[in-house]
Amino acid sequence: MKRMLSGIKPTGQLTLGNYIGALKNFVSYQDDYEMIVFIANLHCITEYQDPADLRKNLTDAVALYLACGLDPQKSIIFLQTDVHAHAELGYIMACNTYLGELNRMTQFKDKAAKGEKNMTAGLYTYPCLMAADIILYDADYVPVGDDQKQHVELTRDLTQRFNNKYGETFVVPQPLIAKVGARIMSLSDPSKKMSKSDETNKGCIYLLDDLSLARKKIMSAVTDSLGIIQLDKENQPGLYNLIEIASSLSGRTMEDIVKEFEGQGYGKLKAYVADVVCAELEKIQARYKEIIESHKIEEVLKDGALKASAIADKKMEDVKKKIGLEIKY
Ligand code: ATP
Ligand code: LTN
Repeated sequence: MKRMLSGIKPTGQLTLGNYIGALKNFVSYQDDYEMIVFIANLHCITEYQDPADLRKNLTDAVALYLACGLDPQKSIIFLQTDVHAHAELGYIMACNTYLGELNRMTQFKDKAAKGEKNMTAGLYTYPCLMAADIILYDADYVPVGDDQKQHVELTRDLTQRFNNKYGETFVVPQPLIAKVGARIMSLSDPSKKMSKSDETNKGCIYLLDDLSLARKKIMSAVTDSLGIIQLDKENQPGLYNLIEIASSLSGRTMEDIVKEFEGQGYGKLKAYVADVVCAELEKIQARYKEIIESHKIEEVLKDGALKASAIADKKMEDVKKKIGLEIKY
């Protein structure tokens, strides 16, 4: 069975976009791949996070992963800092990365170009840690959004360089980019991605939103003045986005939904989308509540850390030997 690995960086509350674009897919992958999912808490602190908020976001992320259907019997789920090898190999990878390569990373370049202040060295070297996260486990595939593709490509270069320098050590991973359409747009501005850093809070549905609030956000979603229910992404992006949300959650095709609502007002369609979203949120939130109230998270993370460490520690032994870092007593 091929191995698949992904990390999430919960610097805020998880959104419906995260669910449709990432989480839901991980859940379906776990039957066909050996799935490893970790909470990338070291990546969260490349920018300051309030400690209490960070702790809550990390806990919520694990609980929501389980609530959405990630199964600890099928997947390895763990917290990055519970496996010390990540930081260790991250440093080693930084020693095998050229400054020019990090300078070319668009995520970093964009932040620097925007004039962001107090950028840290951790933010700069974060692709080296991400490379370590992946190759420690010899992952074959890394499912990521478009924005992370460049980092996985850098990981491939670094892996090949290491293997050439020190001998075959790591599997060279492949990025698995989400299908077209795996980009849910903001409800208040359909030209932008639905994002947890949405300042107005109107365009983004959080997985833990009150159902009445989620319904309100959908009912007041920005559409257009054409008044025709059809699939025209360019001219009716808001409407298209709503149909796409309902389609990905209900399993119905977008065409099928259009057929049902053709000739009717947008209000009826929106009410349907709200029903579909609220039914899904209700299920997730009920399971979330159960998980938070049990001791399941602690158990899952402990077990995940044991399984992940067994793989990672073995790999680190080999790495240290290959580099010449150990002394035999
Ligand atoms: P931000 O919302 O602040 O831009 P983010 O949610 O994109 O951050 P991540 O935690 O990196 O940040 O996202 C986790 C995963 O969720 C990624 O694989 C990303 O592709 C996916 N994702 C995030 N937002 C959306 C969206 N609107 N539509 C589809 N997939 C999304
Ligand atoms: N950089 C990613 C999170 C992340 C990751 C990883 C994803 C950290 N390590 C390894 C895949 C594989 C992000 O910002 N979303």
